[in-house]
Amino acid sequence: MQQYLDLLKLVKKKGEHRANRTGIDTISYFGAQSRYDLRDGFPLVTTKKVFMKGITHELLWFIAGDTNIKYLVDNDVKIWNEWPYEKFKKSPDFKGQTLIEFIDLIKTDPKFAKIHGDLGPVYGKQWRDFGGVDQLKKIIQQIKTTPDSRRLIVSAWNPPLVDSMALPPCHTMFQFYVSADHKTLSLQLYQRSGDLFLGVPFNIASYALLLALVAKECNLEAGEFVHTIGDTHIYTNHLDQVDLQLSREPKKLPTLKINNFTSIFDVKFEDIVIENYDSWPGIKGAVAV
Ligand code: DHF
Ligand code: TMP
Repeated sequence: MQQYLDLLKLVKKKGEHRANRTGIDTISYFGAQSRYDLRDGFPLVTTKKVFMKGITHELLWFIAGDTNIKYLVDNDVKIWNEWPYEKFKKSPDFKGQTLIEFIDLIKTDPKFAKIHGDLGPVYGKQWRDFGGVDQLKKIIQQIKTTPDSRRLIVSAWNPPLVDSMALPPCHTMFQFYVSADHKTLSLQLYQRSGDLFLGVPFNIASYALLLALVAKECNLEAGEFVHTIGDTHIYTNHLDQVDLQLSREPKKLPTLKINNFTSIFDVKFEDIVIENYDSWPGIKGAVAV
């Protein structure tokens, strides 16, 4: 995954120091593009251990059209916990509960989870029901029937609804592209904002997995994932972690196996298997909320 290390180097070298809404400044560079060929292996960062279990559950949760963190919480995936909690803190039901107590209520009280676990009409909702359009189903149909189309787009950015989302979508839209011989499928993502240390390793693996699943659904070979990022940044409290990663030699990429596949809409977590993932140890870093 030299491409990921190159992104870190690019932002360190060319980025500017910037303030943002979180209160933790970043080093930021506008407009970066990387390409990952899935035929070279599955693009899971190896210079730290990445939580693939969380990435897989999150993607299946998007595909299911779900926007409530309960599914993630029930599967011990904590990556979205802070955002509904921030909303809860402003609600009349807030009685000083800590984040841990809040998550415990999401786990044990279905009524509470239904009200307070929802992130608003985020990714899952837009992919499966953007004003009544099931974009994912439609795009798969179009890949199968009109592979030469230049309109194979899925958008999560829904302007009238952006303000009702806990976090406006970071991965805003993606486009598919079928090769001229109709054998290979590629995907390009436009991500408006990318936290290089925490979010981006997740985003790369997530879209690579989405590409692999859609390719399988359409009987195509998975080709390239092209990742375009707008505000490409490193939070200043992640700089030591980034330097540690840059001091590590990347390892050989793992491979992805999808077992018992019938359809992208009923693929099971257990059937998505990453093999031979050899990584350096994990590195902790605080998330800017
Ligand atoms: N906000 C910010 N500031 N950065 C993000 O990357 C981000 N990502 C969001 C929502 N809001 C965000 C959704 N995706 C983690 C990874 C992805 C993610 C949210 C959080 C994260 O904390 N990863 C840690 C811990 C993973 C674990 O639970 O084991 C990591 O070390 O990768
Ligand atoms: P923003 O809405 O102010 O851009 O803040 C969102 C932060 O979360 C920003 O640092 C980018 C990061 N992020 C990712 O990098 N990937 C993701 O998938 C998500 C949801 C957020």
